[in-house]
Amino acid sequence: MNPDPLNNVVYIGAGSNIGNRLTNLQQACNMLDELSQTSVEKVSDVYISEPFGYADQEWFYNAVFKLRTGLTPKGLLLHCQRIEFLMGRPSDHPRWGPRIIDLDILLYNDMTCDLEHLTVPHPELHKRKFVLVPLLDVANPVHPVLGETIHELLENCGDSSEVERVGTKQKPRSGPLLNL
Ligand code: A4P
Ligand code: MG
Repeated sequence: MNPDPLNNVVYIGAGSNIGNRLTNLQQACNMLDELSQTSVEKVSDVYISEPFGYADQEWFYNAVFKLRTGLTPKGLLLHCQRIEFLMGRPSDHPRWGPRIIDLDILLYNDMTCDLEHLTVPHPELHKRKFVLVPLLDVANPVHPVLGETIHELLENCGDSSEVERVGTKQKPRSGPLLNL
């Protein structure tokens, strides 16, 4: 029997507010798709969102990627951090400050873990419209800790910040291209 090497479903939240934000999201998406044992299966629309944290920074572009992967959660985190580094993100950036690219593991199957360097589901996932809105584009899974769907979390999150779709939606594409 040939076990499916891409048997884990993962959602990655991506954000950028430095440089060409769209190109940055596309590049990160391509680099994730090129990882071993990994394929980007779905891409959300791209959203422009009001900065959370420091208000005095450029607005963010946000998207969510649905991946199938054979990588472990820790292995995937290391690859995400490597992609952030290769794209030019300095290691000493202020928390919630501006960044070329930020890649967060939102959900990994139904797994829950709270390690020193990795918490899954992402601890802020249910509080943030700029994560929930694009996540709902690609799926509506149940949050494994809170027991609510992403749609329910979005309705109850109380985040009134602005999150707007960028561009107009076109017909679905087969490859991991950003939906615009
Ligand atoms: N870490 C723990 N769990 C995870 C996980 N599930 N995925 C650790 C990824 N990383 C995880 O991350 C800090 C540490 O979290 C890492 O050492 C990792 O091991 P980081 O990416 O280096 O730092 P950060 O991005 O400043 O922290 P964090 O918590 O990811 O920041 P946020 O909360 O994502 O804030 N406003 C809008 N509108 N849109 C945005 O995308 N992003 C931020 C970044 C602020 N405001 C924003 C946006
Ligand atoms: Mg991060």
